Amino acid sequence: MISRTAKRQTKTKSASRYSSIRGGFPRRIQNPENTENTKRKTVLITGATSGFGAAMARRFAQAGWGVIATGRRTERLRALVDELGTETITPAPFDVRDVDAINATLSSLPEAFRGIDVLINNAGLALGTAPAPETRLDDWLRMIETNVTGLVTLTHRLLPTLIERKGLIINLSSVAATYPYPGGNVYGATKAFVRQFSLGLRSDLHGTGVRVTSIEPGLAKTEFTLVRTGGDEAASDALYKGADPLTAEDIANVVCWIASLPPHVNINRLELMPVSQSWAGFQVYHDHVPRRAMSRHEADAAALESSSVELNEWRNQVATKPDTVKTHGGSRAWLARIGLNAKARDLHDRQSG
Ligand code: NDP
Ligand code: 8X3
Repeated sequence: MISRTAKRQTKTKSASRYSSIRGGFPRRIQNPENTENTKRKTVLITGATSGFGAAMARRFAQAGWGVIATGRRTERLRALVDELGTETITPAPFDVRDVDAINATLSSLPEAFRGIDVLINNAGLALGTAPAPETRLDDWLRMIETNVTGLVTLTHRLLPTLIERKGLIINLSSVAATYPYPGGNVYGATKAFVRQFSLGLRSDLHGTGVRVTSIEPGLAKTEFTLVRTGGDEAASDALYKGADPLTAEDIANVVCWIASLPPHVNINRLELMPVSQSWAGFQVYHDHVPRRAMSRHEADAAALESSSVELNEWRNQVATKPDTVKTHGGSRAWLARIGLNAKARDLHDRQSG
């Protein structure tokens, strides 16, 4: 019989084992540290050069997994290898849109990393926040090629080994898959594909023991917005500032938790947001107030703005005494972000000649 003290000690020991995982793990979940009594498992993470993927590489490495880290920026993959060690992580640089590069890289993986147990389809991007008529077709096609075609290509390539090993596929979808917003157009559609593809895979893989999960995060601070805005740091900072967004580590912990669940448990879809984010209402077009559709950033900011007396006053001033108003830091993008109207942006354009 185990004494109360011994029980307490066991509890403390296991709590400290999981202390690096925010919130710890519920009792019935398997040991996520992949080192004891089992052969080491291997995870392939796409987009491990930044954001969620880089945090996942660190989290899985910390839990004792073998990690195959992919992405195009080889210098970042090299830095991860320097940080985590060649025994733990191996770089597999490729563009997910390049089928030949995928095949060549996977065929030349070091022996210790050949059996892949978990595939995390994380590489992806959004380009632009403009409404559909103002977008570049090239951006739309690149999102589809990366988020959809790249993801299905790699999945198809790895299905045999995942079936053989009763593996797990975790796909990075987004809240944008479910909740449309202005400027989300093709990005949201690609993520809806990812979610539905994940559910479809579950059906097709019925009886194989392979698990499939669609993760659908909301606002999370990574390089995502920098990429989306073409490198606009001010836009990225403005979006995350004061919002206490999700972090890459939050997502990495959730993903590692899913990979640690017992093999009979499948999380189908998991949607998560920062507490600071929720839904806004529908937009209604009034034909007597001509306006263009707002971008996502404008819509977010407009919702905030509606409760901000200060900003409303500023807006009134723009409308009534434009010549007395200085636009903020000369940034037209800033005006767009805080949801000011076309008149304010025209004013800025005039001021900046
Ligand atoms: P980051 O921009 O920080 O990371 C994106 C990663 O994808 C990079 O490692 C990048 O690597 C890789 N990538 C992009 N294009 C390609 C390509 N053609 N070939 C190979 N790799 C590519 O963004 P996040 O970490 O935030 O995004 C990760 C995933 O999570 C994406 O699918 C995104 O849509 C999704 N997501 C993000 C949310 C957020 O708010 N941040 C919320 C919901 C979902 P490299 O450039 O080196 O190739
Ligand atoms: C990224 C989340 O809300 O920027 O997928 O579309 S959001």
